[in-house]
Amino acid sequence: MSSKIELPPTYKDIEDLIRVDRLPTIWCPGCGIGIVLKTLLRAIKKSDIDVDRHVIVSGIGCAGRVSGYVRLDSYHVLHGRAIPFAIGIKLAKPELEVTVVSGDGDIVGIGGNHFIHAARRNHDINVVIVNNMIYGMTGGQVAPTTPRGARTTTTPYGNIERSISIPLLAIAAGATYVARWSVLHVDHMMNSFIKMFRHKGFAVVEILSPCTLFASRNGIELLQLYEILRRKCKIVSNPDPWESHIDIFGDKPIILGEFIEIERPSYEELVWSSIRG
Ligand SMILES: Cc1ncc(C[n+]2csc(CCOP(=O)(O)OP(=O)(O)O)c2C)c(N)n1
Repeated sequence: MSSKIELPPTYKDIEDLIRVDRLPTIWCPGCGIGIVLKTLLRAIKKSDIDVDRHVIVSGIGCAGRVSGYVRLDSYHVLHGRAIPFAIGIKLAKPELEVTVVSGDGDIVGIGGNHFIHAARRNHDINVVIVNNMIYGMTGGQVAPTTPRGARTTTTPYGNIERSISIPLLAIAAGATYVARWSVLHVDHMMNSFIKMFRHKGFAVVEILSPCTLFASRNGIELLQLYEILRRKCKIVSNPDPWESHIDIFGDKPIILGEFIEIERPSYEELVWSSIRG
């Protein structure tokens, strides 16, 4: 028997958009995903798009659980397949505002090819990537986003691979709005979420989010990971995507900002105009 959870007063403004009966969440205490969820719901409320037109799609993983906690039309789909599912919704119902929220492993690991080709075609969907730099749900294995040198369950001596930079990949593939923030940058995150709703085309917002497992595998406390982000994150205007690789334990700053914001016809505009002539 689950007893009903009372949300603290600071959630009152978004309580109607949370499936309170599903709480508590599966997330570890201190996990950053809750900050992303709250900020997204506040952005949905602030956006000029009716709440009933918002749709959330997630794949599998800790971040993928977001779709299960929102009181909106939401879908929790196969690992790596949130983007094609979202594209299907947008093509069938162009009036909907479709947002994918999922983990780095889900979107640029197993779902990497969908990400590349959705960006290339400039599908008019939004993709929020909660980047905790590890496969959280399955026990802390190395991800394509794990910074070089970081220890994980499967790289106990330190990761020897070069990691994917999400902004660099997104821009190279053709995304037309790309931003990166951390969970410590809530106002910037909120502005980017509102922008991505308005943006006509493939919008990517990467949020760096501390993970308990990532901290423990690297012999530090979760709060120290927050402190590393606080110390190293540097907001840059018009940042260079080539400078966006994450060097988590080294001296290089972690670059945040809006990497690109351009206009290009979306796939949906092109497909509908080619059908209607
Ligand atoms: C086809 C398939 N392969 C592998 C898995 C196991 N699996 C579940 S979640 C996950 C990784 C999720 O990592 P990420 O997207 O970064 O999310 P996080 O849990 O870190 O938020 C994997 C490999 C699966 N569920 N389905």
